[in-house]
Amino acid sequence: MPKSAGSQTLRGLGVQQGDRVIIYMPMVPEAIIAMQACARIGAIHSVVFGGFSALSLRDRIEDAGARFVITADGGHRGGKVVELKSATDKALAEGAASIEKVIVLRHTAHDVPMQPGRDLWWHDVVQGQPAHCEPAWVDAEHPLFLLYTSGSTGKPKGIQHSSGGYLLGAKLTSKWVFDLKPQDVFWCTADVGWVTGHSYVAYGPLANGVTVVLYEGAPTFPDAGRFWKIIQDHRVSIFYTAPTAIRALMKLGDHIPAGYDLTSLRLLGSVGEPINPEAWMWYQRVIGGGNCPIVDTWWQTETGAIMISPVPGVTAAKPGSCTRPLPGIDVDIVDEDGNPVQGAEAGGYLVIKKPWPSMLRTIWRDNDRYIETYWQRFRNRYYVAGDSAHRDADGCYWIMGRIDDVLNVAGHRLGTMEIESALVAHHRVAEAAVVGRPHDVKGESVFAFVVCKGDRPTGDTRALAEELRAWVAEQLGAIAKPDDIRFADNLPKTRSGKIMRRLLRTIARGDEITQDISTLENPAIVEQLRGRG
Ligand code: 7RM
Repeated sequence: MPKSAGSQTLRGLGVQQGDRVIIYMPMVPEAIIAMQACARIGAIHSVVFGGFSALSLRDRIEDAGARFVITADGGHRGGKVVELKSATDKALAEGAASIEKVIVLRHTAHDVPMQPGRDLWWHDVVQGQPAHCEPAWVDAEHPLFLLYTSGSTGKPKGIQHSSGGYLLGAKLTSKWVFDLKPQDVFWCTADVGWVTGHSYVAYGPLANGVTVVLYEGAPTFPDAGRFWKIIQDHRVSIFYTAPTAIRALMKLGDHIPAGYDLTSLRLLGSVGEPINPEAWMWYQRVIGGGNCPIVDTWWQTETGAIMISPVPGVTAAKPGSCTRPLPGIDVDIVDEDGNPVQGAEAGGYLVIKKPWPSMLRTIWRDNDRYIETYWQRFRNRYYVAGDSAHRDADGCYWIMGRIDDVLNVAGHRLGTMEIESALVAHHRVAEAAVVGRPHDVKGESVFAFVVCKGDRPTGDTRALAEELRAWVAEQLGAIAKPDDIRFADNLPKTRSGKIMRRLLRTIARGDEITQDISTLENPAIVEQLRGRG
């Protein structure tokens, strides 16, 4: 179907310039068609990752004030159907009153109920649409999309990107960092529900006229060779994925990729979290056959495009470092007072000192939060990324991790407060604190300390823990499920009532406690939190 038929369809259904359209779809070409159809008519898309729950979908619809949802009957993952339409129905049954129409792509072809007057089949509405759609001419600052991302509060923020600057950033960084040539076959494994799937699946490579591969499904289904078979069959030349996927595939053994012809590859990329040198070396040797440069790309939903990365053929690689800022990007590391740290090996807050084209413009309908979150820390002088980092003697950057309450679980950004809010919404839970714990494949895993109403559950708590896990999955999505849940009578708090998160992180790791716990009201709680009480 020509892309323009999609935008004409939306216009025909009454989608106006500036309207918000939610896209809740699997990784199919129609997801990108829907995004670009919105862009063409000046509607603002907001893609919601298909792994998010009905309630997360509802919250995003409500915050965006969307009039339309584009979804599918379902998606495929690991041999199972992801129920997208029924989740949409649930979201709309529990609020989301602004939605007028739901467009449904038939994809899995299982039976889904359609609500007359509200729900429309994609194949019906595109029928007879002309192949050409006159684009809406919008100002460069007109919002292109909103993408919700987690921060340090319980409520995800709608990161607002622009039409002109964003596309420029996505297009130029694709060209520079991936050294794109017209004959390239580019495969970025990110879902379009994340920013990586926006900039390096739906926009950047296509704006450069390059062929992209889209894959719907899990990396190891139907077997562990799935990724390598796709690279072989489609002669993929550039492969861009996350360290968590590399570590998971590395664990399965070298003999699996060895069974495939990966000689079409000429460049490899990494994104989403720091890549440990062991995974970097494996990626280079086993997947790249020892002769593909690796670009470790640091950026964020907020930056819209890659900010710090090697440029192939220009920058010497260093396993574990994202090396240097791209041309025009003014990055620095500052101390608590906002002064640049001096000398090699000094660490501090990662900041960006000058604006760049693809930077976020605001948080949707909450400009105060935008200023507070990204600018106020250093009196509005710099953009504060929320990461800590250090710079070595060669001027290369090493990202150390988040300084806020944001977890990075298998490359997915999750707010600890969101998970805490989900837990306390359960009738048995009085209080909860969530921290991250290092995990050898996922990077980090979710560890929850839970205080129940009434007495602390003792004995076999597995059924309750399982119930809470399922509850979190229902509230937020399966990716937010805690791996560990520990029940306690209390949470450790300072005199001012602040939860001692650093102590909880130490406990979750099982490390020795070195911090001062003399201010704790109930020191015996520590033994209980350690699972020994
Ligand atoms: C693209 C994306 C952003 C956060 C960011 C970092 C972490 C991303 C790298 C990285 C070390 C990298 N957007 N991060 N890339 N850390 N090296 N190459 O992931 O908004 O979902 O997450 O991810 O902490 O602030 S995101």
